[in-house]
Amino acid sequence: SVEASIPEGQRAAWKKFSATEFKTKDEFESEVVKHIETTLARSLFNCDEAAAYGGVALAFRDRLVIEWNRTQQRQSSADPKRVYYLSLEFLMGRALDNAMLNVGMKDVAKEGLGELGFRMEDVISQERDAALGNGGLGRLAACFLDSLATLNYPAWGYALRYKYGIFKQEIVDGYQVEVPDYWLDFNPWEFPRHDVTVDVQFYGHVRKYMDESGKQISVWEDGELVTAVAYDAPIPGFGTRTTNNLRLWSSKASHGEFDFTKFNSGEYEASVAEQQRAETISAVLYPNDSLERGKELRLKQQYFWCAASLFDIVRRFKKSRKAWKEFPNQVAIQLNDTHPTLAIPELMRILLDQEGLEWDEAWSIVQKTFGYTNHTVLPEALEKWSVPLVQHLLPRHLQIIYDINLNFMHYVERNFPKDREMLGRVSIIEESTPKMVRMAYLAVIGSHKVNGVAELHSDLIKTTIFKDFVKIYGPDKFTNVTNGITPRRWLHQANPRLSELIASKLGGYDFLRDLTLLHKIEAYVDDKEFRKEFQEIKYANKVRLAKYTKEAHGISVNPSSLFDIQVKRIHEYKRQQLNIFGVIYRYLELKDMSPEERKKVQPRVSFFGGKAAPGYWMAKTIIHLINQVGAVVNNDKDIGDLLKVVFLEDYNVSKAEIICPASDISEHISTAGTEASGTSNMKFVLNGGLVIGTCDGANIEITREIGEDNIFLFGNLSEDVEDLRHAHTYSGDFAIDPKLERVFAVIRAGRFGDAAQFSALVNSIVEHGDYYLVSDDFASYIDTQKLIDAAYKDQEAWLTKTITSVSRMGFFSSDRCIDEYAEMIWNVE
Ligand code: T68
Repeated sequence: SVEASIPEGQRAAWKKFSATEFKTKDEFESEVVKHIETTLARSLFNCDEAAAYGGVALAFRDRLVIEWNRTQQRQSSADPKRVYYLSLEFLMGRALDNAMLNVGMKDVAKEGLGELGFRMEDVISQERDAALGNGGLGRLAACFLDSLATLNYPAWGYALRYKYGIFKQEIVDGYQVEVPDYWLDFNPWEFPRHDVTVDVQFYGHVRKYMDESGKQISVWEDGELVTAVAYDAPIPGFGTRTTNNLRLWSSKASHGEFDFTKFNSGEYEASVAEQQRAETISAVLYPNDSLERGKELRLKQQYFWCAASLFDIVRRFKKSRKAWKEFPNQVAIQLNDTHPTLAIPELMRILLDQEGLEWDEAWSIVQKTFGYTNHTVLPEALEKWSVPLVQHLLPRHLQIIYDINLNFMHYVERNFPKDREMLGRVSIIEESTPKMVRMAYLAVIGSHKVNGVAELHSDLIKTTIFKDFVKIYGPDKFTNVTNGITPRRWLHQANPRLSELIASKLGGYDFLRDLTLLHKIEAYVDDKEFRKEFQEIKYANKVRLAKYTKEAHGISVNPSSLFDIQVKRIHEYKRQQLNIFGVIYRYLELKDMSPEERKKVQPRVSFFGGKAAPGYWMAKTIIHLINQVGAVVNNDKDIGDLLKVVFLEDYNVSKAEIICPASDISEHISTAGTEASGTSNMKFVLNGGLVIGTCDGANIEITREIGEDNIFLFGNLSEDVEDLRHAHTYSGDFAIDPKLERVFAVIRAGRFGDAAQFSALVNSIVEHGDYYLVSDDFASYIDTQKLIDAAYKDQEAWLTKTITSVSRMGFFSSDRCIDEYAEMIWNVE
C-alpha cells in the first residue's frame, strides 16, 4: 500500500536508491567521514572532537530515521489507539549513547572511531544535554518515552521547543549563579517540520448568537495569532524497531491576516517587534520557582502548547473518518501534572464550537480521553491562575471552565444536599480576591483516572487534597502507578561494567527488557568471583567520580572513603539542610577526638548537587552553607581524608550517569509525606548503593522489595507530622535538639563565615516553627549515620546487602509503570 503511492515506472528507482543502514565498520567510517566533510563542511585535516561527535551522531541519526519513518508509516496504516503524553518537561540528557545502544552498533562504531583517531567516551561527552526540565517530573517523562518505544506502544510526546533549557548553575564564591542554557547551536536530533504548523489564538472576545435552529453559537473573535511550528525528534526503543516521535512546538509570528496589515502599511519595526514577542512564548523553560507564579507568559506557554498539540491530535483522528464517539477509543491523553490542564477546555472548545457537538456528548468524550498524574501534595505547589488573567488571555476557555464548574456544582448539590460547605471546597473557582482557577480540580473533574506516583503518595492525595473528590466520584477514580526508571540509561549506559557482569551470569541482556530477571543474580550473592568483580566495579565507579571531582573542582577525594551522595533539586522539604547540619556535627565530633580516636573513624566524602530555583532564597542559602562548610572542612589539617565536602556544580542528567553508580550511601531524607516518589533513590540502589531515607515516597516500596535489613530508615512517620507541626506552634515546650543546637552555635559563632548570612536558615527552625521537622529528626538521623559507619566497616556484609538489593530492584523499571498505565488508564495495546 505504501509503494502504491509511487507511479509504477518510478518505483524501481526509489527502491534501488532508498537509504540503507551501515552494517560494517568500514561502512560506518565512510558515513562518518562523509558527514564530516559534506554535511558539516569540515576539512578533514582540522577535525576536532566536536566534529567527530557530529559525524557519528549523523551516521546514527540516519539509521534512526529509517526506522522512524517505517514506524510512523506502519502506525498510520494500522491506525491503532495512540497514547499522547503531554508534559511541559522532557529531561532527555544526551541522545547519542542511547541511539547506539538501541541501534546496537556501538562496538563497531567504537572500533571505527579508533581507526579515525578518536575515543568513544570523548566523542560522547561532546554532546550537550537536552535539559528541557527541572527535575524528577521531567526525567520521568523521558524514561517513559524510552519505555513506550521499547514496549512498542504507539505513543507521542508533546512539549515546547525551548530555546533555553533549565539554567546552567555556576558556583561563584560559594553562591549559585544562573547562566542561560542556549543548547541549540548544533542539535542533530531534531527535524523542523515547516509544513506542520498550527495557528494559536490569544486574547480577543466571544460573540454569542442563536442560529436558525435556535442553538447557541459561540465565536471567539479577534485577538492575535501565533504560529506553532513542529520540531520532531526520534525516540528509539531498545531491542525493537519501534521509533516513536517527540514533537516540540516552536513559536513564531503568524503571517495570517493580523500581521499583513502591518507589513503593508510599512510598520516594519513594529512587525519585527511582534515577531520577537511571538518567539518569546517558546523561548525559555520556567524553573519551578514559587516567585515566578502567576506570570502571564507561563500561561501563554501552556495554552500555546495545549492548543497546538490538541489540533495535531484531532487532525490525525479526523484522517480516520471515524465518528466522534470513537475518539476515546483512538486517543488517550495523559496530563503530566496540571501544566497541560487547559487541554481539557480546549478539547471542549473544539468539539462544541468547531465540530458542533452537544455539551453532554463532548463532555463524555473529554472525560474518557484524559488521565491526570499528580506529582505533589504540597498545597503551595498546586497550580492556580487568576480569573481576570484567564478571562483576558482565553475568554472562551473561561466560559467553558465556568460551564464545566456549573455542571459539576449541580452534580455535587444533587448528591450531597446536606453538605453545604462542600460546594465551596470543591469548586474549580476559588472565591478569593482575585478569584482563582484551581487547575488540579479541573484536571480531576475532566479526567477518568487520577494517579499518584508511589503508594504512600497516592493514599495521601485521597485523604488530603482530593478527599472530597473521593466522596464525589468514589475511590476507583483514584489509583497508583509507582514511578520507575529506564534500565537502559540508568544501568546499562551509566554502568556498562555492572550491566556486563549481570549479563554474563544471566546469559545475555534480556534483563534490560525485563528487569525482574535481576532476581536471578541473588543466586550469586555468595559466589566469590562474582562478589569480587561486583566490588571492583563499584570501586572503579568511585574512582571515576573522584577523577571528575578533581578535574571539575580541584578537590582530591580518596575513593576508599565511604561516598555519601545527595543529588536532587535543592528544596527545604528535601532537607539538604538536615544533611549539611549532620556534616557539621560530624566535623565537630572529629575535632573533639584525639589523633588515636580519629584513626578508628570511617573516612567519608559528602557529595551534594542540585539547582535552587533562582528566586528561592532559602535554597540558595543552603547551597552557600554547603560550600562554606566545604571550604573549612576540606582545608582543615586535623581532618585530612576523614571528611570531605563536595558541591558538584550544575547537576544534570549526564552528570547523574557518573554520580549514581558511585555511591555507597545516597540520601533521600525528605520530611515524611512530602516527597511524592523520588526516582534517584531507584537509580542509586540499582547501581549497588544503599540508601539512608525517611519513610516517604518510593523509599517505602524500595524497602518492601529489597528488605528492611538493606536500607537505613530513620525519622518520624507521615502520620505524625501534622501533630508535631501543631506542637511546634502551639505548645510552649518546643525545644531544639541539643546536638542540633550545638551545630547552630558554631554557625552563629561565624565558623563558616558571616553568621548573618545563615540566620534566616537557622531561624526557620528555631523561631519559625521548623515546618520540615529538621530538629525532630536530627537525633535519629545522626544515630543512623553512625550505624552506617559501623556497617560499612564490615565490607563483606555491606557487599551482600548491595548485591541483594540490586537483585530485588526489578519492580522499579519504567517498563512496569508503562504497562500499568497502558492497562489501567489508557486501555492500549
Ligand atoms: C517530582 N516533581 C516529585 N516537579 O517531587 C518527585 N513542579 O517526588 C517525583 O518522583 C517526580 O516528580 C516524578 O513523579 C517535580 O519534579 C517539578 O519539577 C515541577 C516543575 C514545574 C512546576 C512544578
